[in-house]
Amino acid sequence: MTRLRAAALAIMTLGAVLVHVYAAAADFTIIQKNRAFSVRQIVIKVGDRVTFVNDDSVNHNVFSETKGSEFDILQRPGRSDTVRFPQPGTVEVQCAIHPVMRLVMQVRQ
Ligand SMILES: [Cu+2]
Repeated sequence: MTRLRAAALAIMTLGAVLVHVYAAAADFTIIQKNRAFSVRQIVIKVGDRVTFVNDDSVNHNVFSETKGSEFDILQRPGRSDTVRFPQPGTVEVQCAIHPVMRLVMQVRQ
């Protein structure tokens, strides 16, 4: 293998690695504390993982009735649960125990 070919191969390999890194799903953490979500809005991409953490001293719940992104999880203090979002759109997340707790998620393609 010539030196030039080896260099080209190394660059192509690096490019493939970078594409893989950029395409990989991201992780987000949303904390429930003082009866509120740590963010009220968030923008993520399809396939990203969002971990909901109950860092409060009371029970919480996270649920979504948005079609295709439904979930309903009771969270005792200290519990964390990860949800993946498989399709684009607006997902409204609430706590059934504390209806004032609301979060709007924009899931982009
Ligand atoms: Cu709650």
